[in-house]
Amino acid sequence: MRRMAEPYRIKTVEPLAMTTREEREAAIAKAGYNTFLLPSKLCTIDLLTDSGTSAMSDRQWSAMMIGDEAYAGAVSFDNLQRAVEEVYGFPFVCPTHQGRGAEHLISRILIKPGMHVPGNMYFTTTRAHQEMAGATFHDVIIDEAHDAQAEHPFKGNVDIAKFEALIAEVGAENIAYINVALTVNMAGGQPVSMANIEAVREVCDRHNIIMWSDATRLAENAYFIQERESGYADMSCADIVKKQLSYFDGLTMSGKKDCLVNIGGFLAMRDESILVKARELVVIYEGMPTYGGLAGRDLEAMAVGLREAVDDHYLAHRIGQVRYLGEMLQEAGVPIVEPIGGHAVFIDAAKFLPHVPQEQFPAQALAAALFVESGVRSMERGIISAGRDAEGNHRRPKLELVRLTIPRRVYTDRHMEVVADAVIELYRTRESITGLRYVYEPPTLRFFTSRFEPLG
Ligand code: PLI
Repeated sequence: MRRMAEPYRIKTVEPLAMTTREEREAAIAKAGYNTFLLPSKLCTIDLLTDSGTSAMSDRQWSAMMIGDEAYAGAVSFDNLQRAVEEVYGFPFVCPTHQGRGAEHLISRILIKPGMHVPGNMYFTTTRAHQEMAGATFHDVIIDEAHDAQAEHPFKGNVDIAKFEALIAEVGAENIAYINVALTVNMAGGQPVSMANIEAVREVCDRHNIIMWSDATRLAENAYFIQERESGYADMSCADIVKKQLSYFDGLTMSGKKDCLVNIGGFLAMRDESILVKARELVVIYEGMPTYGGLAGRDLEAMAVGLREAVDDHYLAHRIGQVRYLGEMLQEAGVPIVEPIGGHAVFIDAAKFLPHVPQEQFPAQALAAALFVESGVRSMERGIISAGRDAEGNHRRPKLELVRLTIPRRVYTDRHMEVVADAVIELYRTRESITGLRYVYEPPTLRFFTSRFEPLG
C-alpha cells in the first residue's frame, strides 16, 4: 500500500516542552491527578481534546485580517452565513461563542420544563443544558455503542425501536426534539449512517417531532459514510455533508472541531421563527445576532475553515492519522474502542486496569499515569465525566475510557508513533497503577475541575 503524508506543509512551528519524570510527577500531584488542571506548557504531546486545538491554514489567517469588527452589520457575518448556506444548506444562522452557547439557546427555545429529549448517547455540556432547561435526557443509541469491542460500522446509530418506545411512553407532544450527534463523541467518535438519519426523519415526520443535529463532527461522519455505506463511495464528502444535513431541521455547531477554528460556534436552521427566538436570546447571553460573542475575524476564520474541513484529502488523512495510532495500539494488544472512531482513540481503561474498580476511577488514574510516563496529556471519559444522577449517585457508564484526542492538522504521524510507544510501555507495567479517591468534587461538569489523590 502506498503511504499517505500529511496533506499540508508546515509554515510556523511551536516548540514542544521536554520534561523529566520528576517534573511530571510533581505537576500531576499539583493538578490533583486531573489532566484538565495541568499547565499546557508541561504537556509534550497534548491530546486532551480536538476542540479549539486545530492549526489554522494560511487562508484562515489571511481571512482574519479582513474581519469586520463593527458592532453591528459586519460583513463578516454575511460571509459566515453564505458559507453555512453553501456548505450545510441552512438559510439561517445565529453565531455563538462556542458550541455550548448554541446548546444553551436551543435548549431554552425548544424545551419546556417536564419535556423529554432523546439523543444518540449523551454529551456532557449538551445534556447539562437540556437538564437546566427542565428536560429529561433519554439515550436512544443502539446497544452496540455501549460495548467497547462490539463491531458495527455505524455504532452511533439511533435505535429506532428505542426512539419509538419513548414516543409511545411519553407522547410525541412531550418530546422537545431529538438530538442526533454526528459523530458520537462519548461512544468513541462513532458515525451515524445515512440510512439511519433517513429512518429517524421518517419517525419524526410521522410524529411531528423536531429533528436537530449536534453537527460538531459532521465532516468526519461524512467520511465514514463515504467509506462504509453502500452507494456513497463515489460521492464527495462535501456532498455527503449536505445530504446528511438535508434531513435535519437545524443544528448546533461547535466550530472548534469541524470548522477548524480555535473559538466559535453557531445555530443554523430552516425555520425563521426559531431564528427570531435565537436572536432574542443571543443578545442577552452572547452578543449581537451578527457576532454572538465572537470577533469579526473569528467569523471569517470559521467561514473558511468549514469549507476546508469537508475536503476529501484532508478528511482521508485526518481519519487515517487517528486510525494509524489506534492500529499500533491494537497490534500491541492494548484494549481500545473498536472500530476506531473519527477524532480520537479511546483506551478501554476497564480492560487496561482490571484490578481498579470503577469507583476508584480507573480511566482518571490511567490518564494521570500516561502523563507521568510520557508527557502525553489525555482525558478521562468514564464515571467522572458521567457525573451524578438526580439522587446524587454516581452514574455508572458501561464505557470507562481514556481519550487520546487528535487535534486537527497539528501533529505528524511520527508524534502518533511516540504516543503509541508510551501507551504500550504503560500497558506492560499496568499492575503498578493504583486507583484514586476524591479530594474535591464540584457540583456540575465535575470532570473539568475535580481533584484526587492516589489510593495506597
Ligand atoms: O466545546 P464547545 O462548547 O464548543 O462544544 C460543546 C460540544 C458539543 N457537542 C459535542 C459532541 C462536543 O464534543 C462538544 C465539545 N467537546 C469537547 C470540548 C471535547 O473535548 O470533546
